[in-house]
Amino acid sequence: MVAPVSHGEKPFETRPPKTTIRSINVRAVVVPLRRPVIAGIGRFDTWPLVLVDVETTGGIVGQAYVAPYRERAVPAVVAAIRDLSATMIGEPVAPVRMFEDAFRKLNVVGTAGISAIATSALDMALWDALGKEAGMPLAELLGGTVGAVRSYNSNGLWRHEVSTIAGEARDLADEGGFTAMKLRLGNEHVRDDLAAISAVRDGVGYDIDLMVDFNQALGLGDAIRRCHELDDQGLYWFEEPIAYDNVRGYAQLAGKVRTPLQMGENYYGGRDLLTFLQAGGVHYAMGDLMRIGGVTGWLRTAAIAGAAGVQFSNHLYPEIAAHLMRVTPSAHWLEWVDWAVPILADPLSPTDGHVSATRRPGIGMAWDERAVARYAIDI
Ligand code: SMN
Ligand code: MG
Repeated sequence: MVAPVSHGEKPFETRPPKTTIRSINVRAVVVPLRRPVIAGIGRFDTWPLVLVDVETTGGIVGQAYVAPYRERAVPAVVAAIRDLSATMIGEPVAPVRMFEDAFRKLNVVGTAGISAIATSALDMALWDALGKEAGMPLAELLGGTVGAVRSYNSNGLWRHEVSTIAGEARDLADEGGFTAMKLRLGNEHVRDDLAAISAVRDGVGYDIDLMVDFNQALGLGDAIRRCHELDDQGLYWFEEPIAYDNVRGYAQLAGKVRTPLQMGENYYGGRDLLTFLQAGGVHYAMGDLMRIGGVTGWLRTAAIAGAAGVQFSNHLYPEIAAHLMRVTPSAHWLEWVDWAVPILADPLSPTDGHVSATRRPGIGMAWDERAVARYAIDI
């Protein structure tokens, strides 16, 4: 029964109108990497980060970063973010609405690629602003709790000189009590992949979960052969053995291997995951917050993974993933990388192989402005 409302009393309190977006500032830095990234998709000695600050009329600043791998891609990414930003001034701090608007606006130039990167960057900054306005960490704003997320160390084991691998594997385990790590494979000869695996085992033994990532290095036939040759190595997953968009190829491979296939860092939204699920081409999936559509795109994609019973991991962006994994129905592994740490004040640090977001409002990141000034590039 509905309680009668007496005259003269307010039935409920209304909230003041939402604050709106006052300004959006975009900057870029290039930070050093402790260990150069060497993989099937290229070699990266430094890491560019594009920083977005969304200031609201309430005086709050929502912050996020995206890392487009190549320094030479930074001007195009910044231009796309600024273009989208110009349409958002005076609009409410409403990331889901912005997300829908962005896809409508960018449809004519294509919504994947740089358009998705720009949308994702602004989406994450708006969610950060919402969390800060509510005084809640992002995980709590989304109805979850802040807490520890099982993580693997992805900060090394690139495709470099095999003699360094055992020591590096030990360092990766020690850097935060990790019992899981990822090795990059896809060498020309299987003997070099086997040597790299055995070097990791020399370093840290068999009592760790060892993921391997081919970074799309192989053609379908070679991938079938290579995956068979490595299938009895006790590996945790085979990541991206072939070109990321070869749906039929993944479906064929998925039916032939015993080690689960992992892919998804190149999905531009939930429909890409759905396409691979419908084809039967994926066992484990992941989302990259720069491509998947930020927080909004993550939530939608993670819901599809959850419904399919496919365990879902993040690709990079551990600061945000530490929140999102806490509300992801089939949350699997957090990929830990420390590549943004040089410009973060009070960054996260893993313990006992787990990463936990802080209880600061929003994403909980803050720029170390002196470091940002040191690594800033002209854009
Ligand atoms: C990767 C990440 C970042 C740069 C190159 C390669 C890799 C991963 O695919 O999954 O961590
Ligand atoms: Mg990968």
